[in-house]
Amino acid sequence: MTRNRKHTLAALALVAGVQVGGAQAANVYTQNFESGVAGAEWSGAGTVQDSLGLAAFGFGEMHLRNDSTAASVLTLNGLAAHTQLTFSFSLAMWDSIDLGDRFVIQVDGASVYDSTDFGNYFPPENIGRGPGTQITEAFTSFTDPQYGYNTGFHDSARVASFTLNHAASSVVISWAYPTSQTGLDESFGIDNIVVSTNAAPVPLPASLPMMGLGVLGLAALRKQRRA
Ligand SMILES: [Ca+2]
Ligand SMILES: [Ca+2]
Ligand SMILES: [Ca+2]
Repeated sequence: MTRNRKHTLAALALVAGVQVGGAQAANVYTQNFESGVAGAEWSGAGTVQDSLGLAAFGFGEMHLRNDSTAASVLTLNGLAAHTQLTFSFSLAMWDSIDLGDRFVIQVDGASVYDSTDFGNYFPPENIGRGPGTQITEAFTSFTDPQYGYNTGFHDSARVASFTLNHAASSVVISWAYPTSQTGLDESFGIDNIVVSTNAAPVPLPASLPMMGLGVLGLAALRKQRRA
């Protein structure tokens, strides 16, 4: 790419409000459940419920809570061409999840996380076990720290991110706690879901004057191509 063309592209990108470069991830989906509705892209188990004390840890007012053994499933269609997909999320671990219980995260039916090194209750070092990193305070007793739902059991939360090779135009991501004793005994929740791919950033629709600038930029590009 010529220096001039690079500059023109950079100008175009500025107009469009995106950055130039192959490494930038394009967010294709975000969901924080603050509207109180999960949306048609969600299926399986889980309902939007109060984040309670986890609001102090970035969960806002609402999250998707699943107190069953069935999976919560996110389906996204119409993804732009890509070779890599990243998704991140916050994980609420409510109540007496025993260390040694099993948590499974799958993408298109293949596990990206399937572990029994998962638990909230009687783990060593007074911290929980699970995907990613714990963001809540260390456990001090059977009931503390207490963020909600069953007040007889302490709770925790984590943040996790997964990146995998992925090229299909649709993706199905599922989160499941198949050994859950369910209800107010053991449950989990997810929130702050961000799915991104390495698809080339697409100029976002801009206001009319900005689109005008964009058209000028494109004209400049064509001129350079002909030169
Ligand atoms: Ca939320
Ligand atoms: Ca259990
Ligand atoms: Ca609790």
